[in-house]
Amino acid sequence: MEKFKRHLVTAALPYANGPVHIGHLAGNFLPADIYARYLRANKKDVKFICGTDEHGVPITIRAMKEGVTPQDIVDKYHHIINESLKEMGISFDIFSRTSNQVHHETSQAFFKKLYDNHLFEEKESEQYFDEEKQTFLADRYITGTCPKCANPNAYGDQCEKCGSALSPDELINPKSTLSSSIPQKKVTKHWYLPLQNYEAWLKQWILEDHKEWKNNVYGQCKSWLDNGLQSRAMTRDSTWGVKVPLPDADGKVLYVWFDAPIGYISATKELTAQWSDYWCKDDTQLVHFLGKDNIVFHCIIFPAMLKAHGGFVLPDNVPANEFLNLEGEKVSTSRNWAVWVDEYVKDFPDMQDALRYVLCANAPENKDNDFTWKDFQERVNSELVAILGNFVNRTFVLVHKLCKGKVPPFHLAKKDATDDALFEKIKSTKQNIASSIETYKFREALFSVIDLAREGNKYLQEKEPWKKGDDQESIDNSLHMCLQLCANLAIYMNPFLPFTAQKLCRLMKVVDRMLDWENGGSLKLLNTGYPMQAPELLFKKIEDEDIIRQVEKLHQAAKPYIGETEKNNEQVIIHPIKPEITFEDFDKIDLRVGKIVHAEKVEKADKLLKLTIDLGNEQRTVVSGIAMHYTPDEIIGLQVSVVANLAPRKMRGIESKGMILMAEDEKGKLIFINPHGEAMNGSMVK
Ligand code: B3M
Ligand code: ZN
Repeated sequence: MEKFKRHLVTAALPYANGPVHIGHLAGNFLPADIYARYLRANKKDVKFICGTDEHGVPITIRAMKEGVTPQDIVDKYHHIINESLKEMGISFDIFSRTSNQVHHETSQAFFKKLYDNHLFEEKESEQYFDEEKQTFLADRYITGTCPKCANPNAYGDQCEKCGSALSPDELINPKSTLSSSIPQKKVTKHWYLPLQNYEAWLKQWILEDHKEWKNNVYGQCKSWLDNGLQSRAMTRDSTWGVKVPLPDADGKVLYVWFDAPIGYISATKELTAQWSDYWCKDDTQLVHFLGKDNIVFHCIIFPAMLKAHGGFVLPDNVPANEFLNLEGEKVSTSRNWAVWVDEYVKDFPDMQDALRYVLCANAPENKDNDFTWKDFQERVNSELVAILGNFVNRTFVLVHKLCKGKVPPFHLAKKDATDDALFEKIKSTKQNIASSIETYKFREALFSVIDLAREGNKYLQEKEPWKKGDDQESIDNSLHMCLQLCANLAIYMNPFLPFTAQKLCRLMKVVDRMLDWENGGSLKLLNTGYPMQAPELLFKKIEDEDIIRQVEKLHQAAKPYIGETEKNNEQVIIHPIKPEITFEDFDKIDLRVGKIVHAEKVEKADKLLKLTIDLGNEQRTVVSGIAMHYTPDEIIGLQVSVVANLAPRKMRGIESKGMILMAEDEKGKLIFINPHGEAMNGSMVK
């Protein structure tokens, strides 16, 4: 750490095509923020850089879907993302955006330098072109029949029904999504960066000089390098993006992964006139934080670009995280299977540190991890509230009860081994946290903070000042130590839980400067006789109903998605399992076997059949949405499973009393859930 005079901390630029979710926080923004805050507490010269990534196909696709311009999309989501991350205490020095003019100029100058030094290969290739719209088509803009599963709406890069990765040439009857016309192949020219020319240097720089990088990062880089690098197009045919700064490049823009990382440089330019001190001096530490899907761009492609350009500092570390799953499933924007940060801050006001705590404690630092609302409640209540919050609160209550609310004196003559042991723990914890953070082990560092609070509870339990009656000196000593420990805990928790550290400073009536890292490990942070604020709880408990509501909200918002069947990896639509219920909940449902004794179509309703069901001692009318799958004649005489106690509801003027249970086959056809063998009509399904 000492060898660096200044620090550049970057967090991967989120695409401005939607809000950010807890996976982005856990994998990217939170670790970066912890690191930046720690450096600032150490009075280091830090620039924490981020902003929205506003080019590329994800943006234009969303704009097309919503019938607005790409600029409308990026304006909307730049604001939402910026606000929600600010609310979560992510303390960027700048949150810029790659649609800014300074970014276009910086990226173009960067590209032009490589071009002028003949470092690109110019290559022509055939691409699909939409004659009507007079534009080349990115893969995602071409649809056609999937060669694997015959899905008629597959895309040029992927079939969303069977999940196969495709190329436009594999599509049967390709069509342009812009004009529905049949696209023609046309020759187009692009500029390629020959990554293979930097392979030897990358092998030395990463595999030899940066063996200290995290295994998941080092391993991914090694496999890329072992497989050999090849030229990669750094331009695209599009009208949305940074225009290629060449005369013969109309309708061409920089590849989004060429311009986006340059966004770190352009944002620094916006932030400070001394930007080149940070980017062009070897005694700057550049650290990129990101998720594992961005490793290759930050460890291979961007460094190759920086090397080709020359004059820029290279990343000292790229401590990428793995992915955070949610309730056992992959977080997915398209399926709306996510906890959106802007929603969390509304649903849990003033509880940013609760989420920061759990996402750090549970961070996918070396393997994918799972976030569940149950675990969130468990960790908040049994760790934050019960250990850290409890220790501070007990200390303040006792100081007001036994020491008139002021910092009591410490009577040296009565100091004992327990006091010494606690002081040693306070000092050693400072060192442990520092070395964990400086090696990007933020979970481990946070556990050291909680561990120290646990020691505080043990110390209080051992000293029992509330039982010391008139032995004021031992009361003074124990509570003096506990207050000094509270002050140290504020310093140590500050990078992780900045809101709580501030609250604790307010309770101790001290200024933020006390939170400087150098103050940690001292027993002289609070002066004897200094009045303390009245006790206030640092954290609120999470109640069961808070969690139930979140899980229900998640399931209600979730959309079906493409999954794989167990038996033959067939890709099918999978609906997430609904929220857990108790046996009592299930027991409320009365399921019966019934026989369809009559069936007819419902007037002016293509999907509905009106059924008469024999339930043994009664006949029921049930309206069912199966007309697209069965004719009345096909199903008369069939035994079916019926929800018999469902509240009646009117459908097309017919009162329907109950519901028939159906499932789907791979092709989406509805099939009856009926007894295997002849059951008695009206018999209960258990
Ligand atoms: N926007 C990809 C992503 O959001 C990309 C990161 C750019 S960092 C320069 O995962
Ligand atoms: Zn398919």
